[in-house]
Amino acid sequence: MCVTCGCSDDAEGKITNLETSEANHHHDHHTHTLPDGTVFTHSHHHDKASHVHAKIHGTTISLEQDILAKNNLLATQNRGWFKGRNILALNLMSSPGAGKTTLLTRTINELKQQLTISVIEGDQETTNDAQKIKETGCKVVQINTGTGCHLDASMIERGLQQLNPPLNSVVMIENVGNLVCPALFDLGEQAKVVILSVTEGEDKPIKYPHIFRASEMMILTKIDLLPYVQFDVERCIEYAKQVNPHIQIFQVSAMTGAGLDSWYKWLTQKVGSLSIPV
Ligand SMILES: Nc1nc2c(ncn2[C@@H]2O[C@H](COP(=O)(O)OP(=O)(O)OP(=O)(O)O)[C@@H](O)[C@H]2O)c(=O)[nH]1
Ligand SMILES: [Mg+2]
Repeated sequence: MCVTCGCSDDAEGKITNLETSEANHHHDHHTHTLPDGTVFTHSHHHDKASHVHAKIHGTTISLEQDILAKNNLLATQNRGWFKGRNILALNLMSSPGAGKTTLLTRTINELKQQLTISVIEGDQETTNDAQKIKETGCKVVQINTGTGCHLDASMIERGLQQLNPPLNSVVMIENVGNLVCPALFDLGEQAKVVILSVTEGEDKPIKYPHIFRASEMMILTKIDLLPYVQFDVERCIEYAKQVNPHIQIFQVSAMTGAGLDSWYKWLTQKVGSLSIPV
């Protein structure tokens, strides 16, 4: 849990619009005086402020609930925002380096004649991933979370103002690489998709069950590497179904293109179910 690991004490988020290259910081400077007289000033969201106050006053658990409740409220607003514009929003989550950006760039390039896709990129630092997405020609905004290990609904709300995605389109949100905290934060997306690569070990679904339980789909990627790694695909699928019997599973390689047709079909069907013109 983020409140326990304290990852987002100062995660106010920096948003960079790749069209204008303008960076927007969201600061809320704030001073604390601790019981021993120590004074410190820092900046963060109000919900994150609750988080620090919680630690100071030893009431972490109840305030953790407050943080998630506030996030859920903003996520509901985002969901309405997407619905009003007939936008399909997906939240792509995985551990660092599993292959989210590679899958996204290939998907955009191969579906750009059929679908209008824009992207919100989440990383602690750099605009590297947003630059890669920009090369595909689609709209992209980078959110840097600093010490934060996940995106939250408030960051998405501000990111969407910058991104300004068109009506009847798809917004792909690439979350910060992390198999733990992103599972807790509803962003207002229509579905969460977890990406697992075959270099990570087949036991990840049972070791990190929350993210697999929260996801509608698991994309098992880098299957081109199966000849070189010890990875039991059947067992991995069994584990994923054990924590989430409804999870859909696709096996793909974003390198060779193997299996991507099933993912594209799923995506276009989702888009069709919203009556977004294809
Ligand atoms: N062999 C192989 N390599 C892949 C595949 N997909 C991605 N990679 C490689 O895996 C590495 C990480 O890929 P990224 O797409 O940057 O992963 P990511 O999940 O976006 O990483 P973060 O944003 O840092 O969390 C890169 O070196 C990619 O070339 C794949 O299907 N097969
Ligand atoms: Mg990436």
